[in-house]
Amino acid sequence: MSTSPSYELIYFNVPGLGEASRIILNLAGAKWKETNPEWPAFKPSTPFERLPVLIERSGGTEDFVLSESEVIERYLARKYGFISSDDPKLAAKQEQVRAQFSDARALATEVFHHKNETHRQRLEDQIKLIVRKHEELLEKNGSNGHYFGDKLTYPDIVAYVIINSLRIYKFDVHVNEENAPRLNKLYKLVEKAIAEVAAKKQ
Ligand SMILES: N[C@@H](CCC(=O)N[C@@H](CS)C(=O)NCC(=O)O)C(=O)O
Repeated sequence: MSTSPSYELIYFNVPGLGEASRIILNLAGAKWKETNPEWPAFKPSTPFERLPVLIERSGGTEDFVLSESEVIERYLARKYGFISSDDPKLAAKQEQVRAQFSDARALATEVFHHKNETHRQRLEDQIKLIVRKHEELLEKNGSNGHYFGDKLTYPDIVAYVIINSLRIYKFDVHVNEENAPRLNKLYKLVEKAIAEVAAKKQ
């Protein structure tokens, strides 16, 4: 008899590279817990000496252990229907939109985490480009607050996470209601979905 798996997400107590996976697990109603380990003491226990790490336990003898935040996200997103499982072309398009955020995140880490000001202009340019292109994509999909169809998918979740980070860093001037109305609509829909799941849990 197969039982539904349980997950452990091991990460630091910050949104960072774990946030999209947390949201996917919550929206999916998966059984999961988070562990914030002592660091660097825990470092050698991870596959590549970095976090996040996902552990899936399905009742078998061996746990499934996965590293690399975007791989973890994709694994969970595919498993729980936030990436198309029956249309490889649609899945690729969904992953393409998500991948757009990776460069911006890397630059934001340099500017805000490593205090490397030389990347600030590139980050700003990257954000402006994403906002321009993604507003177009969202408009093409009917300005309904989703990138694909009429439901929440993987890139919606990551867009929400990225906008949140920009707000935390007070770098969201190019993603406000006025210059990014459709991204803001998307943000509110993801926020609402997260709140609904949280309310049900209580
Ligand atoms: N490409 C990796 C990067 C992982 C990474 O840089 N993790 C950082 C935290 S955000 C980390 O483990 N830092 C602690 C260390 O390197 O000792 C991923 O996306 O998972």
